[in-house]
Amino acid sequence: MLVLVVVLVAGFSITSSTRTTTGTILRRDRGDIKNLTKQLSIGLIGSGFMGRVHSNAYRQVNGFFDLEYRPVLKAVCSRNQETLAKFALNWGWEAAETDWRRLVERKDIDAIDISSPNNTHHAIALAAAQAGKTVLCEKPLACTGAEAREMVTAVEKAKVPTFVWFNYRRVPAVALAKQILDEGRLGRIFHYRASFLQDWTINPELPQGGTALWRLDVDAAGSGVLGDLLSHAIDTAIWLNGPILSVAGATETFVKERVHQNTGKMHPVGIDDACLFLARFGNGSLATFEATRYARGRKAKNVFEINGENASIAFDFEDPHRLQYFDHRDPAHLQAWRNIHVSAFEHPYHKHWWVPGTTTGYEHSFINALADFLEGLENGKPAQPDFRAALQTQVVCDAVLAASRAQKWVVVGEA
Ligand code: SOE
Repeated sequence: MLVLVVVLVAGFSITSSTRTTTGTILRRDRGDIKNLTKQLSIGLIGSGFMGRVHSNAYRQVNGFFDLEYRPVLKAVCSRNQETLAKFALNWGWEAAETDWRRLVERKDIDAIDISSPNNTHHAIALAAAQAGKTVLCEKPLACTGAEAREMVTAVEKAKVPTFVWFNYRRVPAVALAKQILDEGRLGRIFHYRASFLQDWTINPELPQGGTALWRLDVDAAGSGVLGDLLSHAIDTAIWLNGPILSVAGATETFVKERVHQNTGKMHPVGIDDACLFLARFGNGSLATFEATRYARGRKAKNVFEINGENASIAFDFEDPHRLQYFDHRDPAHLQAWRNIHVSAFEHPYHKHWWVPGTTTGYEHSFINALADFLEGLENGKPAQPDFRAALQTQVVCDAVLAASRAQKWVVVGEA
């Protein structure tokens, strides 16, 4: 039986393949294979949920996308020393570090990926930019617009590529919605309606802070569902429907005190457990946004509906491979909501995945995002959102908090 041996050599280029008694050795000097000619050595910071998701993307991307760049899992850094070695071994990281500053200083690392709690993004991004590294950052970009602005200034001064992992843009059904909008099928847009609902913090006994529960600690997270969930909805909305001009909102904290894992004592809860806001878009459409972690039975109900003059589209992440489409121009007796199964080769990203009818899910949105990012490095057209684009979302979040506090409409500031 012919055994195929692939020789992976750093910085190679391809000319030939050689048949040996044990199989065919592929060499990377063959003109017909474009991928893997450039290494991008990654230093990942954070080994929690997002650290796992990003590690998976780095490992998978070259198997599905034909790219010049090959991410190399160089080193992972985490303050969680108990689990770090296991994490590094399981995901194939070459080394582990416990001090992110040492990771950023390493000469053998090209890109820093920030997957640690929100309150660490600013300092790490500034140091990484100063060290001339490419910077990838988990959402939200920062705790506040002011922090995010400084991050944008630093990376633009250093002229380093950046990317923010707003992954839902890369769900094929959401990307199809973007295509349908760009094709002008909806006509004038009247309404944008978005919500992101969860239920995992209803229990008042759930502590705040510490490794897994930093999202409940305002010092680590900056805000509650606004930064964690609505930032996704806002990023998608701006991408699909253009800039948001003004907002009016309300927040609520249902459980006012929780034990903090770092002190073992009761501390006030500073995050928003629920947040609602109204918005006006630059295109004249009117919007509602809602996020909560108190919608019993809802786990990750990330939903949007857009109503235009001619047609509407609707998406629900609990049914992620479906896009609903209604077109008023269909013959009257055939008018109905179409339930598009987004899995054909013609649909966004799907030619890279499985055969039509089979599906992709949450982790694929990160792999698709990474592929876009690496392709952007390759062709000099930076994938979006970069830090500057993500700043727009941060500025809207600031305006929502300001509007909730003032109980009035607030104009969204300059990004
Ligand atoms: C919170 O529960 C969370 O994990 C967010 O932090 C993610 O960004 C979101 O995609 C799913 O929910």
